[in-house]
Amino acid sequence: MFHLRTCAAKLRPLTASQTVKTFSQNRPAAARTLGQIRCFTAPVAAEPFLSGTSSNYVEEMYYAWLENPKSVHKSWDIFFRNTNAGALPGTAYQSPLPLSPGSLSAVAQAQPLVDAQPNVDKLVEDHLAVQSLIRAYQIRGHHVAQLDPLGILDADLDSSVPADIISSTDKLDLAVFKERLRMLTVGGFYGLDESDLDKVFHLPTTTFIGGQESALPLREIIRRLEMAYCRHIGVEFMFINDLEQCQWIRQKFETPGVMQFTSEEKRTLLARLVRSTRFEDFLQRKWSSEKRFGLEGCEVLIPALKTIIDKSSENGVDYVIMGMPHRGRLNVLANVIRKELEQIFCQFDSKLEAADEGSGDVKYHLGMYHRRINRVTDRNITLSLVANPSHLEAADPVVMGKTKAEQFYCGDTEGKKVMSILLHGDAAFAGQGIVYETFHLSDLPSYTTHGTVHVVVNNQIGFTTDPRMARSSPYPTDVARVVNAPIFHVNSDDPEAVMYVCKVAAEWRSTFHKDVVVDLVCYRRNGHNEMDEPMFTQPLMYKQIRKQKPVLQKYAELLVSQGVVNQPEYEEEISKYDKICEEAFTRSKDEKILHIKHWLDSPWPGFFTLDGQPRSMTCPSTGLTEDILAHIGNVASSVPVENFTIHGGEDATDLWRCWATSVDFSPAWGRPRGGGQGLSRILKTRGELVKNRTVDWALAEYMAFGSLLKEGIHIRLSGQDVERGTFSHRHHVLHDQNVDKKTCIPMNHLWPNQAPYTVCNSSLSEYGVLGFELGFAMASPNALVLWEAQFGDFHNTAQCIIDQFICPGQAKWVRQNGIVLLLPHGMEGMGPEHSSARPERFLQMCNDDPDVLPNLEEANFDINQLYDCNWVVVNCSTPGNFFHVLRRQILLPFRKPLIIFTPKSLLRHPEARTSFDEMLSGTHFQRVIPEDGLAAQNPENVKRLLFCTGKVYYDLTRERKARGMAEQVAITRIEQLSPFPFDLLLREVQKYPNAELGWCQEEHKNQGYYDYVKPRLRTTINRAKPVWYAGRDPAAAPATGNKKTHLTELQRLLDTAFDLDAFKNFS
Ligand SMILES: Cc1ncc(C[n+]2csc(CCOP(=O)(O)OP(=O)(O)O)c2C)c(N)n1
Ligand SMILES: [Mg+2]
Repeated sequence: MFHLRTCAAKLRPLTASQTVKTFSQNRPAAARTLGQIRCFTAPVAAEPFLSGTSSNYVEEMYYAWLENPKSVHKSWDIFFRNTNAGALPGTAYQSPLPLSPGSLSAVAQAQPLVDAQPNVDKLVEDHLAVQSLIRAYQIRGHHVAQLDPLGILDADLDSSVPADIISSTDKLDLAVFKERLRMLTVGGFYGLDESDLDKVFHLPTTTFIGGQESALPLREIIRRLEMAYCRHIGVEFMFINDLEQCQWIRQKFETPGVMQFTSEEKRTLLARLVRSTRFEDFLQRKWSSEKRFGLEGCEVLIPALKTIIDKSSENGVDYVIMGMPHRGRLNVLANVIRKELEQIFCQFDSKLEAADEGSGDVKYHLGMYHRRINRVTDRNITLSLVANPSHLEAADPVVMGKTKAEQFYCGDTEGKKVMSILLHGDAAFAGQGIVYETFHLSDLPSYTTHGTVHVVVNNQIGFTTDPRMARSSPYPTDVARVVNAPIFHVNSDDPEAVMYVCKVAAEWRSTFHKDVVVDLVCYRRNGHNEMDEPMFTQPLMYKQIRKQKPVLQKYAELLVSQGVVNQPEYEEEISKYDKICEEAFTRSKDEKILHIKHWLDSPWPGFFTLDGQPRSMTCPSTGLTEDILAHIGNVASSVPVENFTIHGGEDATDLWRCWATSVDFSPAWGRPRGGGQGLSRILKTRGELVKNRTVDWALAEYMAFGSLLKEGIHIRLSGQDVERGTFSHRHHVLHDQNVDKKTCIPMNHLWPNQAPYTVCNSSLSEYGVLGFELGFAMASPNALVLWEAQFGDFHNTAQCIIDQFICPGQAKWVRQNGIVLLLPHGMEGMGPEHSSARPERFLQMCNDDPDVLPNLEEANFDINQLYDCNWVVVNCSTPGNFFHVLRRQILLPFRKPLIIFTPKSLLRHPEARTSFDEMLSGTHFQRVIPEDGLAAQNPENVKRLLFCTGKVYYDLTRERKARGMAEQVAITRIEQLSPFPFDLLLREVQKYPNAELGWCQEEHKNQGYYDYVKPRLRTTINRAKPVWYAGRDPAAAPATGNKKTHLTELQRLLDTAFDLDAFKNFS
């Protein structure tokens, strides 16, 4: 279609570019058929018709003629032929002969001024060829761009030049050009030849290489395309499915002269390069044998980041949250975030003692938070670098989540004030799946941060591994294509090109609010760290690197040659910064104590005392007044908006009741088999519960959330299908059955001035989403952020977030976090998958000592224990306790991650209900629920005290009842597994002096809680008695896939639990 536009433009008295613009704006691009065209056999009028309103008519005529010259009147045919053959204005038109007998033949005899048809074809073909050529550069120019500063590698892992590009490494060397042209001609691509080089071609609207010109000689077209796409910047963007965005990028890179820098800008760039380079030099001089993962070979990263920040600040951003790996991290802290140099230098002093809690972390993992004035824009800017583990890319979703939270809490709904920058290594960006998972969050309504600028330090190596062994995609950045992010590859030895792409990246983000990637193609001057010998594995590359002039030197020489700076000025800049480093180094020797809290990435002003301590060591009652409970219950069981039709299918088989009374549960999630469970019926049942002053699991959760919202606590519940609930019990988002996408969240209609409730179904990524929510929870202590796994076992695809952040986060980075993990767990005959949330793993990572009985007399023992622990692990057996523990999470004066093993069948179990009485003001979370039946009335008679946790309690009580052993066997539930409630359990044990002790669990012996509970129970009783085990045998899989085996195993563990002789032979 394009060739039509070009030629049509040529015909019109407007400038070609105006014409084409007008045309392309007004005209759909779809191919036209002759049938759609008006009558074209009218003879051509005089040439002034080319102006004014008739030009459209002429244009249409022209298209028709192009498609079939015979479809228009002969006079038009002649006219178009003459015009295309280059006839001068006024000469193309030949008036038709009078319409008299024989006139038709006369017209037929009329000859064009030139025999134009072959030329027209050639012209069209040539324009087509030029158009294709332009497009080829736009699509594939980056493959031949000179991206590798070493000049020996191919950033796309391919040394060949794409077959439809004329470019060669020698650029427009005529001989090479001819050869390429010949190849292309033979290959049938363009049909252009050397003689076409000086012909003028009209430019399509999809290029900006013309600047003010609408036509250029082919030679110049190629030269400009080479300049735009094949020098030190390789732009990948033609996969973007948005014309406006593509045009925006084309304009940024094709417009002639667009990459101009003022002397001032060049000097600033040089000064920043001086800082970046000399910082590493300084560290190398002072601590030559210390690991620091220096930036040498990519010093340009510092000015690059500063440019992105300057430009973003200019566009209104005042908070930038960054995540980055090891490479150059200290340099970024010093020269981008501006951490005091002495604070960095003293980290190299091995004699410093830690002043704060925790083990701390090595210097290149710690985070940072700093607010300052941006000198370029004179605006306030806050910079935060999120602390990260060694696990590459794991911080990506955490940074996203924190960014989202900061945006949310300052009402920045479009990401205009808060943004994130993520840095990556080339090998990690290509290799780590979390990169892909994080990209997939970038455009989801409840997860978008409205665009992230990604910067890849692409040193073309990962540790000792060459890119060819590390990835199968051409570039390490190809993963970004999935979200249509433009990718700007740039040779980092051309600092101005780097600054330019960084500016464009920041502008892209502020214009389109979408992700963008800057790929800094660079090298690594040293080994992976400063102790490493790179010549073992990359001898040739490193021979080249040894010869490579540092970029600072190259750029300084360039600026001196341009007269932008002189040599003394340059040297003075260097000595000025060296002096700053020396002075800071001297000051750093005065530091005697290491304060990890100086490296906090997310301070919570006002939450702690000025010393960073909790404001109290108590927790108020987590109960509520009757009114509040009733109000929340009523909203939870109604539709709080008008004209909203909820799902109300009749419950023909009344499976609700069937489920509720069942003990041997069928699949406990989703829609009950064989019948519909109307939402209206679910709400009605909720209403009945409220009337009876009781709650089930879903209502308990509602009560906890609803009451916290009233207290101004934002709640965010995220995970797969959490809105309805995997088990169809929650229904926090109602869907109008008649109006598509009309929804209602009753939780947001509870109170005037309540805090907002966010409930969001997530993408199917545990790693990404859990990391995101962890980041979200970092931003504020006044939010309850919960992540729910679809089934508890799926948390292991997010293991890295759990192991590296949630479990040790406070110890490593003095950063508290109150995230809640809801992990559906329980052996319900569903097979090895979907059964176990792996409690043993969480318990094994608790930091309390199994062999040491803490001081139980200590005031506020329970709260102190919570304060000292790394996380809290609970398995609630009642909805009421679930309610309390959720509320406690916020009412505590500090924050700890909370792991909750949540039930499946208990969601609907008739006994798993709690009366309002147990949730009223004055009530608390029960860490232990003691036996309160017959056994408790005559404890001396009790033969066995069984401890358990979670759902198995209901199996045990049912069995005890069936066996009539209520007086002989006491059953006590441990609801808070960690920190271990030594105090309460001691009381329980002492209460039953004649009872033997047993632990009963439904999980296999090598799984579940046994290994955690047993030594702690033994410590509690000073090892006075054994703790017997009643449960499944050890196994490799979490559960059997055979239902019968499952039931047999269950019965066997119940038999053991109630056989009072079971352990006789062992004692
Ligand atoms: C998840 C993970 N796997 C492995 C490692 C070990 N490791 C540390 S650095 C590194 C190479 C990283 O290469 P690249 O991403 O290119 O960064 P560079 O060091 O080149 O800057 C590896 C494999 C790690 N830190 N994290
Ligand atoms: Mg690398």
